[in-house]
Amino acid sequence: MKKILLTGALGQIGSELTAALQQKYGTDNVVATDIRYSEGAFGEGAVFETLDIMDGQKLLDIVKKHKIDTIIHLAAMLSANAEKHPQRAWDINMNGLMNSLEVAREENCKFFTPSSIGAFGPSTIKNNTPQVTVQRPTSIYGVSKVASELLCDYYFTKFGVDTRGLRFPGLISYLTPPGGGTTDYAVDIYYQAVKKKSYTSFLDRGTYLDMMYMPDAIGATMRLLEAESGDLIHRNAYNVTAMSVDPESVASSIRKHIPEFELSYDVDPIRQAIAESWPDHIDPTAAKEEFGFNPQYDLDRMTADMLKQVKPN
Ligand code: NAD
Ligand code: AKB
Repeated sequence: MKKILLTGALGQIGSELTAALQQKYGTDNVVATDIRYSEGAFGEGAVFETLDIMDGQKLLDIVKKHKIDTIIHLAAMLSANAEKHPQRAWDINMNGLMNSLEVAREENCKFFTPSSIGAFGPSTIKNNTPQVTVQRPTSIYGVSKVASELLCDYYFTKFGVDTRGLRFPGLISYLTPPGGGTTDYAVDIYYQAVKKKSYTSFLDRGTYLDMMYMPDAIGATMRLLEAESGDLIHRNAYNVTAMSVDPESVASSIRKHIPEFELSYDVDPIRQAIAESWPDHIDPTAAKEEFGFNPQYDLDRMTADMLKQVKPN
């Protein structure tokens, strides 16, 4: 990887992945793109291009202009927003992916895009969910993620594009707010704990979902990108997770630092239904075996860091 382009670079993942790639490969060698523009978002000397992923020709022009050899495609609509706008979500998530895969094919680029625990559905085994299992999701986001995994498989087998992907769980971070997902409560809860010492959860007690702290998500992405192609059996896409939590377990972890923290519930039926259709805990064995996935943060270690980082803001 010498020259890397990211789509959706201003989002929750892209803002941290861009910085990590700049540090590793050099600021000049990372081209951040997004439909929005944010002055100075990636520091001095950063290369930024405004790009709507629906414009495949512009993506091709940018890839040629910067002699890109790796595309990291992050632009997408997340689960809760997608459920409000299903047609638009399908358009962005599928046609945006197709545009970027086509450019990867034409320009012979390595290609990474995230899938999600949302690619599973209610008929999937809920605990220790295997890498290869039933995938019949009931959200439009999940339908687009299964189709994305298959489309990436197709581009690998049919055209030889070096596609790679991870099924991310809910990602928790403090730099950029999450973009409208079902797991967003697990980020908001830390901000409200610091601000108000209380939180009202839109997911119900006992709703277990996989989560991971952003440094582990960035680490997993970098490891997968650098892995030998021949080692990757399940290239699109690997189960990855660091913990399985419900709102009460996050609250208990917060109370070790803020004993008076109070948790209440006002359940949102749409996001609750999505959460209930997803696994409680997926099995990341294939990721460990095939590219050395090795998360460093459990719930308590993540909580300590989140509260430290959120406080000054
Ligand atoms: P996000 O919503 O935070 O960011 C998405 C970015 O895409 C935004 O900056 C937005 O401006 C941009 N964008 C939207 N429409 C665009 C368009 N038409 N053209 C170009 N840019 C556009 O999302 P994220 O959390 O960073 O997620 C990135 C990827 O990771 C997505 O595929 C998502 O499904 C996946 N994922 C995220 C999580 C998570 O918890 N964050 C978990 C699983 C999978
Ligand atoms: C969402 O909740 O939509 C995302 C995801 C798990 O894909 N955080």
